[in-house]
Amino acid sequence: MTHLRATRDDITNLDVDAIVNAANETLLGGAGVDGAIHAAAGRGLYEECRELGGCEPGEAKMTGGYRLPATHVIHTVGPIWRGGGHGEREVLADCYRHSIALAAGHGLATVAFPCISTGTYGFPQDWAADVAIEATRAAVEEHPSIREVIFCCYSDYDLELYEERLAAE
Ligand code: AR6
Repeated sequence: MTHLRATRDDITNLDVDAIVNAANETLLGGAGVDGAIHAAAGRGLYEECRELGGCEPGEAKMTGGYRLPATHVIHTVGPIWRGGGHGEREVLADCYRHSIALAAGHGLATVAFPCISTGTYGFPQDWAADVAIEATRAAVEEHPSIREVIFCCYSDYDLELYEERLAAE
């Protein structure tokens, strides 16, 4: 069975098969976790991303990890929060589901996610944690080759949200 856990860290430090990037539709970099990943991975990541032709919200695409300790980066695009009535939860769930499926399809076993959409894109953190955990649980049931999923929180508040929910399962 897949192990789900939360940690408080900079995702660029994690030595896993794949870290997930909360990117934008261009996949050409940005601020937040996207900026941190591109800065740590180096120019090679940007060059590979240029070849990908962007990414739709809820979809996921994979590249190498370049100078990161992680061997791969899965780039996904979260929804921009517009009040919750525009399919934001479904698109966020798709980000987790498609990222897990992509990792499993490439034979990867360990994946780390940031709290997608909860920074610049404004998705409320507690609801995002609900969606992330539920969608991940469902996805790893379909892809049991995934050994571990780490929810990589950047704040103590997010870590609390995830730990509460994971402990309640
Ligand atoms: N490690 C882990 N988490 C981080 C890190 C890090 N190094 N840096 C920030 N976070 P955001 P979004 C957390 O804004 O809301 C970009 O410009 C951050 O505290 O990075 O999906 C893209 O290019 C928050 O909890 O992503 C897009 O344009 C979480 O990562 C847009 O922002 C997500 O915040 C995407 O917005």
